[in-house]
Order: sequence, then C-alpha cells, then structure tokens
Amino acid sequence: MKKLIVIGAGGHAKVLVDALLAQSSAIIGLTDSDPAKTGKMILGVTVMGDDGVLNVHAPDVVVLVNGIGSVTRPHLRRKVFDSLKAGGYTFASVRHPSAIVSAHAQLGEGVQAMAGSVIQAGCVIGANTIINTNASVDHDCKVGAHVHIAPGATLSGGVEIGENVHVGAGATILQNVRVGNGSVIAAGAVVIDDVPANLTVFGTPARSKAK
Ligand code: JB3
Repeated sequence: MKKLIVIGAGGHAKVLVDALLAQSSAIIGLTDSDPAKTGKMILGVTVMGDDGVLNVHAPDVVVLVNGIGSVTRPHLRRKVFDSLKAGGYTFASVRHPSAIVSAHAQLGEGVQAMAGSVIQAGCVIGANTIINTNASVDHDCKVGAHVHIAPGATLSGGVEIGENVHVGAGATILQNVRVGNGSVIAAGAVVIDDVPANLTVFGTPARSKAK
C-alpha cells in the first residue's frame, strides 16, 4: 500500500489526518504553501514544506490526500486537485471509521466522508468532493465533482448537485431538487425548488440574491 502525503496543513487537513490515523494509514507528512508552517506538527505528523517537496515523492510511490477545504465555492481545492492530477498523482479517498457509506454507493477519486457522515444506497459522488462531519446524503443522490457538503447538511432522496457547489452547514435540500454547477446554498437554508447554476440562495424557503 502506498504511503500518503496530505496537501495543506490547515483545519481541514487536521480532521483528515485524524481520520487517517484512526484507520492506521501511513502518512509521510503534509505540505503547505505557508513557509511559517514548515516543521510544525499536525497531530504528530510533520509539515514537510511546500508542494516542491513532491519532487522527491514521485507519483508511482505516493498517493495524495487533498487537505485544502473551502468555505464557499471550492476553487482552490479544485485547482490543487487538477494541477497535481496533471502531474501524474492520484488522490486517496478518506473514510472516517464512523462514516456510514452504503456498499451500493459509488464514490469517485479522492472523495472524503468525514466523521458521522452518511451516504446512502444508490448515491453517486463525484471526485474530490467532501461529505463533511455529520452530513447526510440520502438514497439516489447524484453529487458532482469538487463539491463541499458542509457539516450537518442534509440531502434528501434523489437530489442532484452539479460541480463546484457549496452546500452550507446545516442546510436542507428536499427530495429530487436539482442544484446547478457553481451554486452556493447558504448555511441553514431550506431548498425546496431547483437552483440554477452560479446562484447563491439563502433562508427558508431558500431564495436567490443577485451576486
Ligand atoms: O467547515 C469545516 C468543518 N471545515 C472547513 C474546511 C472545509 O475548509 C474549515 O473550517 C476551513 O474553513 C477550511 O479549511 P482549510 O481549507 O483547511 O482552511 P485553512 O485552515 O485556512 O487552511 C488552508 C491551508 O492550505 C493553509 O495553511 C494554506 O497555507 C494552505 N494552502 C493554500 N494553498 C496550500 C496551498 N497548501 C499547499 N500545500 N498547496 C497550496 O497550493
């Protein structure tokens, strides 16, 4: 089994390292673009330097974990994923031991199912997507690549989410609703109708606001 390097050494990386250690995964270290973090320890794992460190860890000997999170659209997280994929690297999926993932769900490369999350039967989750702490993705949902389902969010059955979408903490999306690429569902929103691409919606029931 290849050893892991975690990209980024902030808050999201910390919970990933915790999940990986809980599974006894072998982590070589972390990288971070902030030079002040070099040499620091995250839960006992060393920040080795910036992504230049990868020059001595070739794609055929290591697998990466995307430790860059996001608070709205996950542009930086996607950029890091795409550029390192272009360099030949692959990304490991992470599943905290307390996550419940149906054997009848399909998860893309680098999907992260954090502590207490649930992914039910029939779901398809795109590459590089985070199903964060205690988020629930119910039966037959289709979630695109590079999406962040933030802590405590609930997707009811048959929801379809495009790429690069942020579903904020505690938001609820009702059955069969579709959310277009690049949209943001604000924390706590209750979404009862389809959301077009590149829109931000707030409140209960969720309404759009021009960007
Ligand atoms: O909502 C929750 C539970 N977690 C949030 C997560 C999903 O997103 C969390 O609260 C944060 O809001 C956010 O976490 P993240 O992305 O870990 O943010 P932060 O703590 O700011 O750490 C990002 C780190 O990535 C910083 O240390 C940056 O210096 C580093 N960084 C930025 N660009 C990079 C790069 N590191 C590497 N290796 N390469 C880069 O290109």
